[in-house]
Amino acid sequence: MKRVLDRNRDMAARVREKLGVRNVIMINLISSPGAGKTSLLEKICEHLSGEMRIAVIEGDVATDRDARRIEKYQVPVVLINTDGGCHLDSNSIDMALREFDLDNLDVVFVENVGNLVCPAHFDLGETFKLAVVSTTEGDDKPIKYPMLFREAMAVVLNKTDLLIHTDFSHETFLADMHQVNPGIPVFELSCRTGDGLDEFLEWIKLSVSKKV
Ligand SMILES: Nc1nc2c(ncn2[C@@H]2O[C@H](COP(=O)(O)OP(=O)(O)O)[C@@H](O)[C@H]2O)c(=O)[nH]1
Ligand SMILES: [Mg+2]
Repeated sequence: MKRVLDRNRDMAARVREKLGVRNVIMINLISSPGAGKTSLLEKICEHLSGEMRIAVIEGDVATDRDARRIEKYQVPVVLINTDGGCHLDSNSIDMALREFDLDNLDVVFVENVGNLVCPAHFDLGETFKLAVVSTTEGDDKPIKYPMLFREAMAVVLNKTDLLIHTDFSHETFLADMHQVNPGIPVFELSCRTGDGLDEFLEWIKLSVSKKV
């Protein structure tokens, strides 16, 4: 396992350098299955593809369904099927990036395999990780899966439209979140209704323009 992680880290460093010299940032979206990664990417492509050059790497255990959802927005998409694997690694990202014209991109979004554990351990060479959770998963995910939330630059809490149907406690969620990663920005939104989306999209625009 240590050798696998060491090899992954070395390739991640090369990926980071490859993107860095071209001023391209890479954002690695991680969540459990169904939290809304693809929905969030659809919103990002819909609202931001006119003002920044976006590409997407879709990681999926099987099928090209998410990649097809993204293709509709006319942005370059590369699909990585892990064939059962529970996370992406830097080697597959390096190969996927060869499919893009990196000199003509501002940002690459990676949809990792739906899983709160394994993807947090594998550096892909991303600029930062974005954790996505949803109100229907319960409020205890940050404290139960601390590594992801410690590593993430920001958190999206999706499906706020369903809040009234759940026992999700904001107070508990935010208290746990800030215990795990004090001060981390949390964007509460609904991909379904669009509530809260503007603030998140502004933050993405700022991150891309600052090349953070
Ligand atoms: N009610 C509601 N459903 C949502 C929202 N965002 C996504 N969904 C639904 O949740 C399901 C999983 O979303 P998806 O984007 O595929 O999640 P992923 O597995 O993380 O990529 C789909 O049926 C979406 O339509 C939301 O904000 N509110
Ligand atoms: Mg998806």
